[in-house]
Amino acid sequence: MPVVHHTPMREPRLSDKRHTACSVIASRTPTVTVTDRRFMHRRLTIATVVAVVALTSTGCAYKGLSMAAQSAVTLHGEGALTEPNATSTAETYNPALAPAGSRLKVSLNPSDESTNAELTVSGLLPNRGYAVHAHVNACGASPELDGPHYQNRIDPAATRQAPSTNPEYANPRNEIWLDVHTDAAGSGTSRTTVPFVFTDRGPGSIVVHEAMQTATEPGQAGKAGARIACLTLSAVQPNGVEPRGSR
Ligand SMILES: [Cu+2]
Repeated sequence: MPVVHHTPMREPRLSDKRHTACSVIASRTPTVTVTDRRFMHRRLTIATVVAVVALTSTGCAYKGLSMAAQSAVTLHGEGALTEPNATSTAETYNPALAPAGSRLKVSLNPSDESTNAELTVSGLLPNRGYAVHAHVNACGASPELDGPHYQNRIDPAATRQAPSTNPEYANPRNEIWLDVHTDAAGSGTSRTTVPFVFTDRGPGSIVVHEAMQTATEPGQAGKAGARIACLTLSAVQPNGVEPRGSR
């Protein structure tokens, strides 16, 4: 399959909120279960009408409720850390904690309605935890350009100045957390599975933080200290599908 550079959106946009609304609808509608067969047809008809009206009114891109699985995007990234420059896709912001030459590799693979994520690292400090997450932007020359955490359902209260710290949104099922612990040689692997796939938007990078693990308490959820390294993600597209962010 062709590999293309994936340029994600810089900040949450209206279309993100629409996508969020669609995701909620898409995930809730199939949960309508009817045990009394006499009412099944009528209730399913109502559910379908509600879904169609809701999807139309929010401008959702889905043609049907199974569209997400068909167009799910695979993301990957791999590289050795360098000082940030105009073309780098694997960079260190803190060589003392994330030495230049360290290698990061990540894959985000859709499976049905979920995404399996795996991170492998080598050359980092030995016997140390590193908090790691997917962020919305490709790696920038300075850490703040990586943007906030990628969220499936975007926290409506989050702003550029005050990113989401509400555990209802900043949690490892709505974001992608890949906190890793290195062995005596500075290598490690982490995996997670999240209950969503990437369709019209996706994360742009994987960011390594100085904290040894990600905070989870209210007001701190998702926090992990300074950003020390970044790996840009690229999309491997299914045939005939062009992620909106690539245009
Ligand atoms: Cu992060």
